[in-house]
Amino acid sequence: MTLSKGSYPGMMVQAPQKGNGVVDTSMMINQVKSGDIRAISRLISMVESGDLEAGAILENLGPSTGQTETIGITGYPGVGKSTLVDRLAAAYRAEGKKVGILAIDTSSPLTGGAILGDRIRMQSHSLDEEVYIRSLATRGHRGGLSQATSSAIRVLEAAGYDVVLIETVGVGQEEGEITTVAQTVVAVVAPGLGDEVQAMKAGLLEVAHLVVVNKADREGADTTIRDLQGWVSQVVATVALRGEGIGSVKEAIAAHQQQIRAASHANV
Ligand SMILES: Nc1nc2c(ncn2[C@@H]2O[C@H](COP(=O)(O)OP(=O)(O)OP(=O)(O)O)[C@@H](O)[C@H]2O)c(=O)[nH]1
Ligand SMILES: [Mg+2]
Repeated sequence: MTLSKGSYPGMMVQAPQKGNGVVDTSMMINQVKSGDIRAISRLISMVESGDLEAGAILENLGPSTGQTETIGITGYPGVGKSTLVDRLAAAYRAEGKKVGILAIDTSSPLTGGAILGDRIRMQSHSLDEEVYIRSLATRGHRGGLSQATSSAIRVLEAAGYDVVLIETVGVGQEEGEITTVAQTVVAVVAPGLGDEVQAMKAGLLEVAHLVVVNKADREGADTTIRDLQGWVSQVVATVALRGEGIGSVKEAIAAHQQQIRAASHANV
């Protein structure tokens, strides 16, 4: 049916189509709050693409409860972030917690996006409905990604996720941005990253609440650990590939979470 200009009173006028359909704001809010995966994904996609309507929907999700633990996992490419995230997610799931994983894709438009997401999706949790995994990429202005990430966290919080793990590659200009979106920042390093670790001392390692030396099965792990002690408050060794040390990482994260919660109560 096409609507002519002279449409008569009472005629049903179709709402404007947006993207792949009409957005019913209140329905979407209800669906997100009830944990509907499709609604969650759709809202995060709107946030990611900078859809103006997304902002209004986010506001209607209600105030942030602060109940969701947000944990940033960051470090150089290949140090084992995804493997660690996968193991941590399993550990939180074992406690019955609802877990969200956001893989932040900072790859350049030239190399194409969603590389992290594809890789992370191959891990064991893709079949577990209680683990929501998704990659996030924005091609816009600087800072856009952290805004999109914060908004995605808001969505997951409203949907009742207890823990959100955020994987980012900790290199480049925007490495510090993780501290603005995650409550607890875990920097991951691996043996053999001599110069890179030196460079990180002036950046990421300074803002990290916890440093994980992964691939502790590799030669040189002891040296890396010793080199870091003294620089950072806490170092935990892991072999994420075999699930070793995951409990210690989780405990250290919990200790930091407790600290920040105690501090925020003291400020009220
Ligand atoms: N030897 C050893 N290898 C590991 C360990 N953890 C992960 N790996 C391997 O290291 C490689 C990279 O692991 P990923 O988890 O994809 O690393 P990543 O940091 O997420 O990589 P990017 O997302 O590309 O930055 C994979 O081949 C893993 O199997 C470990 O504890 N020991
Ligand atoms: Mg990865």
